[in-house]
Amino acid sequence: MKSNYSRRRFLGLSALGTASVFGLSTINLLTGCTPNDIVSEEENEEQESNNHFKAIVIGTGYGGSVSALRLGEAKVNTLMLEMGQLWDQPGEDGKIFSKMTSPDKRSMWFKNKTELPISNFFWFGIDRNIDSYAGVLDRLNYDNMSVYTGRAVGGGSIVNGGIAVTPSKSYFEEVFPKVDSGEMFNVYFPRANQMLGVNQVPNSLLENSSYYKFTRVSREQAKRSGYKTEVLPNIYDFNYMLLEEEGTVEKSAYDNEVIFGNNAGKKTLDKTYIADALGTGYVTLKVLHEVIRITHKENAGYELSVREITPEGNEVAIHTFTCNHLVLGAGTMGSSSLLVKAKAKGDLPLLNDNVGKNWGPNGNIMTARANHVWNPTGKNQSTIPVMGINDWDNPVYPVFAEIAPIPIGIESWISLYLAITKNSERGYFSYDTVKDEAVLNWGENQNTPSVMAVKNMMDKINRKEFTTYRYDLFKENKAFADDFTYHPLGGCVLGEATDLYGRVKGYKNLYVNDGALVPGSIGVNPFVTITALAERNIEYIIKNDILV
Ligand code: FAE
Repeated sequence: MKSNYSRRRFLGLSALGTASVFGLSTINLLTGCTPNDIVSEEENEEQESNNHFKAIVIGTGYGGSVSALRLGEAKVNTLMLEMGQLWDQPGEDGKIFSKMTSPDKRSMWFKNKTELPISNFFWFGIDRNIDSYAGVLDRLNYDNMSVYTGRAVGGGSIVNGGIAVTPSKSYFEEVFPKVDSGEMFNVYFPRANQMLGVNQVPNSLLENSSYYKFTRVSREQAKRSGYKTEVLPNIYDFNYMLLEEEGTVEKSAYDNEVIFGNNAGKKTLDKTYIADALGTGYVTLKVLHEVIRITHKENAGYELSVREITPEGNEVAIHTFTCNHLVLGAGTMGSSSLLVKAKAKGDLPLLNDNVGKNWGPNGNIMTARANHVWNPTGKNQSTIPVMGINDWDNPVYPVFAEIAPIPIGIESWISLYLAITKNSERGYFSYDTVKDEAVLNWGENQNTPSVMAVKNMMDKINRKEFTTYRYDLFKENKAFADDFTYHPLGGCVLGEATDLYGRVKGYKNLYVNDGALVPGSIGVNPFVTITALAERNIEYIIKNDILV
């Protein structure tokens, strides 16, 4: 099994590398050949032309990548469609990605200016003008709520902090009462952790590195206020970080790289699941291909309209692809939007009323405390968070707060946190006829319970330490940034818009297999749960719907 994976991964990585060198938008083991060359007719009888596939997966994030790998392993001829770019060739500066401290066109998805979560420093705006380009990080702005999301081969894995936490069994059961938690915790969570390459920070770095001083400062303060802290697993390769500490490799986490991509160290999905999927020989990937419309053809599966663009945003063509089985892995925002739009336009009229409902930001609140000048947090900070304050058992104000870095290259005396709270408020998507797109509806006060919970924890720490909040960092001088999320969840919730395996109600062979299945909250950073759930669902779907 292991050597099989290594060979597959090698083949898949080679295909990605070759495609990237030649700037190809279609990638498979025989790039340049048609899928027919790879897949025997016997195995995929339905395949009629180069634009018909037995299965199509939209998106290359966690859910999409898991789905494509398992479909490829089952010898199902599969097309993956990704609106973002493949990132593995260096730009003019010799780097693939830009740093947080020196953003450029590679940083954001068609923006003229960066839109950083921390937009000010001492009230001075720190967002920078950049050229509009198909960069890696998108920020979708709606009334009262903005959503950060990855746009690249590898989806969120390219831009995220890599924190890989398995939720508590009890909260998982609360969120998914109808899913067999024994099976999840015995089979699918371990599988997800192993496949993603989850590992843990060595004590030597945590306790001694100057790059983790910010973590130790926040840990001691939390402890003094009676809070429990815990080490958080991550998919950043800590063996690589040890070499960064020694100074024997090029720095990435130690050089202000994360939300605009890491040039080294991070085990992103293109290096794991996606490489393995391509390595099966049954998966083709098309990049800079955005699905804009889905229709159902009676007895003939699904038809997709797909817009291909250049990295500068110019339209190359509108393609039509068809398939028997369609898996939406376009992420919470992408999958929900596609289905809400399809229902509103009458393309998929049988979708039920739960489509677009039960959306939540995983209770995300960002906040920062100002430490005393005699308590610095470090000029150089690793961008990879490795510790959290866990007060989830608090009966009134449950909070799980990630101790976050503020990698700006100067001493800031800031303790920054991305807190996850338990907030039962939910938003929903609706179709905006003028914009011809789905929009998120989230009320101005819906995050108040989350702010109260975080305030309860941080007030206690501030009282104990005689410290205060930073009001200069976030929009509108807010101490609690309650207007953006890194963790959008829901919109096509398991057991509501879909059955208990992500099969969309009202349609055969139509599936959602990503963050949209999770009803708004999971209590920890979500990608391990999304991966594990996707493993479970696609295994069931392949066995019961596809290989029958
Ligand atoms: P996702 O990874 O978003 O992938 C969806 C993919 O579909 C993307 O590549 C899109 O470009 C593509 N797509 C969307 N619409 C279309 C379309 N119409 N046509 C073609 N392609 C399309 O989905 N989570 C953690 O667990 N730990 C962390 O440390 C963490 N840090 C984060 C930091 C940041 C800055 C951000 C933005 C997120 C962070 N997250 C973290 C959240 C995590 O990355 C996210 O939950 C997962 O990536 C969601 O996985 P999905 O498979 O749902």
